Amino acid sequence: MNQEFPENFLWGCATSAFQVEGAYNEDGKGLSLADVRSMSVDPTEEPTKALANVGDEIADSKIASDHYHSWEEDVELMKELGLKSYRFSIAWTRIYPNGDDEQINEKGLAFYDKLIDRLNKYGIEPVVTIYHFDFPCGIQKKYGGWRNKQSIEDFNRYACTLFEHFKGRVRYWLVNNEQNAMIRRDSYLGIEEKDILKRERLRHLCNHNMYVACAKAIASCHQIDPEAKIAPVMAYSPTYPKDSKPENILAAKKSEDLYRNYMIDVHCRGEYPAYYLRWLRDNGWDFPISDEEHEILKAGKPDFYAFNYYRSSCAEYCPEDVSPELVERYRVDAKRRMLPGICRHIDNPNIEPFPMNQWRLDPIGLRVAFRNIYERCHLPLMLCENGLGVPDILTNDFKIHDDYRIDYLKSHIIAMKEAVKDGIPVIGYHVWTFMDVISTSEGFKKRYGLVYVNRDEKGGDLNRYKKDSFNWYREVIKENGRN
Ligand code: BGP
Repeated sequence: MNQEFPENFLWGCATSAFQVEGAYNEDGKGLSLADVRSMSVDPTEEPTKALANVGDEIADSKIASDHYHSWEEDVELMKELGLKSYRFSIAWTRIYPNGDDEQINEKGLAFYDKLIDRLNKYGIEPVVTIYHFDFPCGIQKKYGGWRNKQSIEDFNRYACTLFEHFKGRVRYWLVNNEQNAMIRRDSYLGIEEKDILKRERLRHLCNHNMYVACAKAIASCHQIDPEAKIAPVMAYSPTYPKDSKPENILAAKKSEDLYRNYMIDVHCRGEYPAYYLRWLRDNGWDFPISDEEHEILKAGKPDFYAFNYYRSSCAEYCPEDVSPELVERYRVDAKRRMLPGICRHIDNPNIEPFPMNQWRLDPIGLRVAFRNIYERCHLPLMLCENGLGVPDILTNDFKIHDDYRIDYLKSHIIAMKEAVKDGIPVIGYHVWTFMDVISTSEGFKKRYGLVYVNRDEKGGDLNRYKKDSFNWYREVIKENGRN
């Protein structure tokens, strides 16, 4: 038998509430920013209509993959797949429709009771994200969301409700998903400020408040359910230098420091590195940090570290004289974003784009990611998302021959195996996604699932069909990663 992965390795799949559940207003659910966020095909054009749309335009999460109604069928498929873990998120607005209601919405909680109990019954470990992009519109409107310290208290109250209610039934919690990606997208933060400097300041303030909220929730979890393990999830892609010119090597290193490394330090050491605070100050983006907040950050350290990986990135030195407008324009574009005088992201000249979606695929980058993160945090690592987003074709006999997805997943699992051989304690791997879900950038135009959901932007019968990758992954799980 294969020696690389431990017997209790969590072979899993992932989804998130607003991308999969649908039933956006059923059983008392309130609206979240993710519900009202417009679909944006061009990631460089930030949708700014999020709040204006509350109540009149609901993005595709109205129906999504209809998992709220089809969860039993979906869990049967998970059982057939042999999943060891299922990573999904709880929608804050199903539990507290406005985010801070006095009463718990019992019907919302009951949905997750059923789901979690069934997963446990089938021996599928629930790995539960508490907050995946879906901040409640109620408290966003009431006090401005993450920019306001009240959000820290409201988030902690919501998280404590979950820790108490699911004590003993959920052993792995994920506090929040991709805070580092979220703070680049104003629609997830409800930021509509026009002035560029003020906007940037607000983003950093929201970022800080989320770190405090994260640490506070971790400490609460440890207190309420000391048996449970908890961690945040970051978006991670190692940044390579364009070439071996010293200025480009430094640029890539600084990019990693300012976009990702500092984050691991805040989570795992409970403090911002000095270079980061100085960078904020030099740009006029700094915020006060109280003694109490320093203590909270120190007190809430994760038990393991979790990240999502899709592909690597590449950077070169960026001259000082770039206009703030251009910087702002490319802020959410992972391939072009820039920090004048520091670094600018570019397509890696050493990796050909994958024809189906133009991604620079890089399985070795996953091994690099495991090594980099582990070197910094010295904690067990869980990969929470890895997958390929492309259009799939449903044949006339209801098959999906997605050998391209199998190739992608296989090469990344091999890279993860090499990371394990490198001595990294890896505890779990999750394919993004179990079934097709709404892509945050392209709706149903691209798909990630092992299970096809028969719908497009206009609708469909929502029937489920197993893709070839489903059958392939079942064998991987059965063989504990031998492929
Ligand atoms: C991650 C998010 C997921 C998911 C994935 C794919 O950043 O955590 O929610 O959406 O990216 O991205 P997209 O849907 O834009 O293709």
